[in-house]
Amino acid sequence: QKPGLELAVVSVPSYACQRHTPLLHHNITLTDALSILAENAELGENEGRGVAFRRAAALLKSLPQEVRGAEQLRGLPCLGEHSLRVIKEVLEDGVSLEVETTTHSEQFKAMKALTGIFGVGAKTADRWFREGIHTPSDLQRSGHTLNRAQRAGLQYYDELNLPVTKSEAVAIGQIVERAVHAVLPGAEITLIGGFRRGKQTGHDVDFLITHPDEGREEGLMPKVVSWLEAQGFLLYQKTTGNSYLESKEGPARPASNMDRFERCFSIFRLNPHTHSDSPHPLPQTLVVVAVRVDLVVSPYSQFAFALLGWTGSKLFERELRRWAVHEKAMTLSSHALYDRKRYLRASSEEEIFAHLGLEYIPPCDRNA
Ligand code: TTP
Ligand code: MN
Ligand code: MN
Ligand code: MN
Repeated sequence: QKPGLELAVVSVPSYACQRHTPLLHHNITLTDALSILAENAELGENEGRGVAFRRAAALLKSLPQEVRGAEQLRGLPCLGEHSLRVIKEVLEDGVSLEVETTTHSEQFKAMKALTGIFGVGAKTADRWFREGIHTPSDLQRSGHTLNRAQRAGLQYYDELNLPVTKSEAVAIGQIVERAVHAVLPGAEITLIGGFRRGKQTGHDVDFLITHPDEGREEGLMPKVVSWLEAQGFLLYQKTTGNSYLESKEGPARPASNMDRFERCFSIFRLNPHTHSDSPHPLPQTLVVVAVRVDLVVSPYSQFAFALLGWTGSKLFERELRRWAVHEKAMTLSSHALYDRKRYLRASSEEEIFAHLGLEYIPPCDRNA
């Protein structure tokens, strides 16, 4: 018997939030191919198609061993016709023609380069692409009026497209902690996003801030930002106040997946001396180490929901909400969980999984 032939008889649950998905897995070649197609669909604003490819990739990431032949996939969920076709092609030929064509297409390359500018989404990038703008340099030369975020994105383009290292994340964490404690002693700062899931690099660093005395966290962000600005740590920041909706019972169900916490999307300036494995050796006086940082503030009573909602991965979050609605008739957001009209309290992620009737999945296994 070929190793792994028994894969299909292993029953694999169909929601990513029912599975353990570690960072390192056995099917990179396949998931890389599917991720390209997912990315292309997302850049073309075909969300449904993007999700289908992401779900297929996530299924493969959760398998306990390498897939060697298509016959091993029989009976597995989440693999649509299109994804299966791509998987079979890669298994047989080593590459998929569709993936190769996409990777080399002028449109895909341009859309990736343009949406790689902080502040530029797929819609804007597509408009520019159709005007003949394919690169950040084209954009610079075009004389287009850019908003503040896009100007910063263009200015720090190269820096922001270098992966943020774990040691940079730690250095940023120390700065954030000093800032927060200077303006609100007793506040708690938690590393969230990809680094909480165990990633060694990221596109940004994400932090969740709260305070055990409910209400003390209100209006915290502008004070933190002032402190950081006075110390010269911020190259860019955009702070948004909270916009909570309260219902009689608890935090109201938000109308969209966008949450309503006080937040700050920023670009930090990191001194290259403050961390050891900076990818910027010299000349240090000229180097600006620019790092994207997201700060979110939650009231203590919503902390567990905010933590779960901001740890990701994005697909894992999407699957949790889909599970809640379709399997439990509940609604989950980064603020609350509702069982129809009833607000379900939770002070830990474990309690939220329990409310949802799910086995607890630790952050390191949420890399769907
Ligand atoms: P990201 O920082 O975009 O992604 P990541 O940390 O998983 O990966 P990377 O290394 O590329 O940074 O988002 C982190 C989580 O935050 C993700 O689960 C989605 C969530 N999130 C919200 O809930 N609301 C928001 O408005 C944003 C921007 C993110
Ligand atoms: Mn992140
Ligand atoms: Mn950097
Ligand atoms: Mn982020």
